[in-house]
Amino acid sequence: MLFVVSVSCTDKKTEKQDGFPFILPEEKPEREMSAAMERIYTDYSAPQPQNNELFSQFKYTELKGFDYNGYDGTITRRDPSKVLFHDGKYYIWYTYRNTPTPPQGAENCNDTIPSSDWDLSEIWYATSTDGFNWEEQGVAVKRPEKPLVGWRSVTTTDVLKWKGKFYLYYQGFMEASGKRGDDCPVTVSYADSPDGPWVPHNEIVIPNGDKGEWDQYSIHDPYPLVHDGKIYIYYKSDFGEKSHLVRMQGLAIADNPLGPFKKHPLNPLITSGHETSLFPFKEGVAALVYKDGPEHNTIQYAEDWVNFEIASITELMPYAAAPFVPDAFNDTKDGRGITWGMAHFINATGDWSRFCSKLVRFDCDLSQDVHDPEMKQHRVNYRPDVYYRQGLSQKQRKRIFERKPGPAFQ
Ligand code: AAL
Repeated sequence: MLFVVSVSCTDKKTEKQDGFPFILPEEKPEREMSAAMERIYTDYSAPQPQNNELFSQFKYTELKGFDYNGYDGTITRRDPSKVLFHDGKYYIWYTYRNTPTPPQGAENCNDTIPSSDWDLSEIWYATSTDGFNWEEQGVAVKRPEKPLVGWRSVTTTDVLKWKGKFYLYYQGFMEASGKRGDDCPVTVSYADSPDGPWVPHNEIVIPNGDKGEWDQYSIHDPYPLVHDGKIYIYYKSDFGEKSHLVRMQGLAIADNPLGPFKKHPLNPLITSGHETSLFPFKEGVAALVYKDGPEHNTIQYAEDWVNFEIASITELMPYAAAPFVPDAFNDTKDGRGITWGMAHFINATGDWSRFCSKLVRFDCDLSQDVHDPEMKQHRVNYRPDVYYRQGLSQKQRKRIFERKPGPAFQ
């Protein structure tokens, strides 16, 4: 017996209410509303982006002070650290590759020819007084001798200041990236000054997960913050089959900068994104979630630093975003937010045969202390060439032109 239940789209209550008001209420109105209308009052801090403290556009500025050998692919700078301010100067650390050739793939690499853009790399650093003009200072962390962790490549670093000492966490490759996958654990070096000398710990501090676990092969993008009197390191892992690689973010917590780090039992904590980019905001932590996954192009927020919700949807987000976070290590209960930082453009020329990446500065308004309406515009107006560059592939054109009119066309 088939029971058909008809649901009337308007019941008695809604029939009585007036039409929705002409001026959008700032506060949730007392009325029956659709799911979408409910959501702008329950899920976001304001019903419109311009009033949402965790919504922003992003503006980009080319940096001065870095040479890329004419972008021939032999020099790359990428995956910058958060910006640190110390003794009147800004500091950044980043992956630096300087090899005789551009990356040649895992099957063609050797001790001098890189497999990928971040293979055979070191960690270098630069300083600036204004965040736009930089002075490269040279190497901070070299590749150690084989078989020490990171002997193949040390990359994708981030900085922690803890009890007056400085720590650089980074990916330590023991094989060329791409042999199996982008496989590595995380290790650390430490110093009494941001200018070094940096002492390698030469031990893995965030190990790969156990066999069959989501983070069994890669622990990427270590991103330290201080919360609750502990060191919180958020990180990314790539998992699943190569054809359907999934990238998500986890968290490992320690009382001591050299570990042991305990992975959070709820990992993964963020279902999307690529490089980890976060900042304390009010009592919680906010995350810039871009590039990959079902919730990319969002800014997310976790009041408990673990359970993230979407706080806003945005676009043209900085890749490998590494903000200047003045209160990253203060164990703050009122995170002030961010207004600028570093990021990177991978494949800076678009020519895969000379793949190299470059650092860039981004600016935004994700701050409790700044209100910049220009950063709160609802959309980015792209010029036509941006759309035309996102053109049909040959395979797509073939499919379209070969499609014969049929029932669907009637
Ligand atoms: C980056 C980061 C990590 C990966 C590779 C280099 O964007 O996610 O560092 O290993 O790509």
